[in-house]
Amino acid sequence: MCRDCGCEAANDKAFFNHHHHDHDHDHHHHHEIKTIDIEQAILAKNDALAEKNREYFNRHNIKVFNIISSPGSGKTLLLEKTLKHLPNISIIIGDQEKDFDAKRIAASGGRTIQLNTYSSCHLNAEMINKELDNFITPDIDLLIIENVGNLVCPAAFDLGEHAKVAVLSTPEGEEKPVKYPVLFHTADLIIINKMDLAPILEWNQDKCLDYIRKVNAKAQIIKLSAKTEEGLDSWINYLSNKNMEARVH
Ligand SMILES: Nc1nc2c(ncn2[C@@H]2O[C@H](COP(=O)(O)OP(=O)(O)O)[C@@H](O)[C@H]2O)c(=O)[nH]1
Ligand SMILES: [Mg+2]
Repeated sequence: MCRDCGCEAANDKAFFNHHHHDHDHDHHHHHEIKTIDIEQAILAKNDALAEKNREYFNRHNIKVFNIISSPGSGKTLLLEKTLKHLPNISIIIGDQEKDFDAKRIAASGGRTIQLNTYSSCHLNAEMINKELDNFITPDIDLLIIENVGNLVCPAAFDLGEHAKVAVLSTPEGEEKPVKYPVLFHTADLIIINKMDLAPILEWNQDKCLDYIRKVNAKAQIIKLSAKTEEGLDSWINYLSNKNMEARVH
């Protein structure tokens, strides 16, 4: 799956150098080079379309956030709660199949569409590009994309967003940022969700923050609970400030 979607080529080489050994067999070596060429071609095509998306977003003053996490970390609940404060945002939901999440967003009053990726494990720039002047119209100010739940592949595919938001929830443990470094390294904002469960899980905040800082020294970190809404105001402020920046430019 990952070979096909090109994730390896996009991943920051600094994190992966120690995994790439030179192979003794010539046959193996050629196979490796060919695979990497295909991966790079896929990503080059994606990057070109992502640039077109970004150009459209900037031309029409639309701020775009790409939310990436494991399945179940609380992305959709966070967006349902976000709608209470920012009812006019537009939301694209990515899932491999079905439309449970778009139905939840619509039931909360949000403007949304569901994109299904079927055989693929991430949204790509082409899927978003097809929505320009369709779901994504020039009049919208803020677009949030809930990517397919996956800590690896979505991080490699630029959609043209202005910021990548990684969500980590306390039941996932403290060490996921270093086990899945590419996403957490690339993220502009890291949300730690399900803070209400931290005491029950004996989740260690210092340990988790240390792991995050090992892979990302500068990302903003917001701790919250989408369920109790504690800390939600920081996230709403983050989105609102980004929105204001968009208007100034
Ligand atoms: N206790 C608790 N549960 C949460 C929180 N956020 C989400 N959940 C629950 O976690 C489950 C998965 O949430 P969902 O929004 O579907 O996650 P997604 O797959 O990332 O979109 C649901 O049962 C949510 O109600 C939170 O802050 N605290
Ligand atoms: Mg969801």
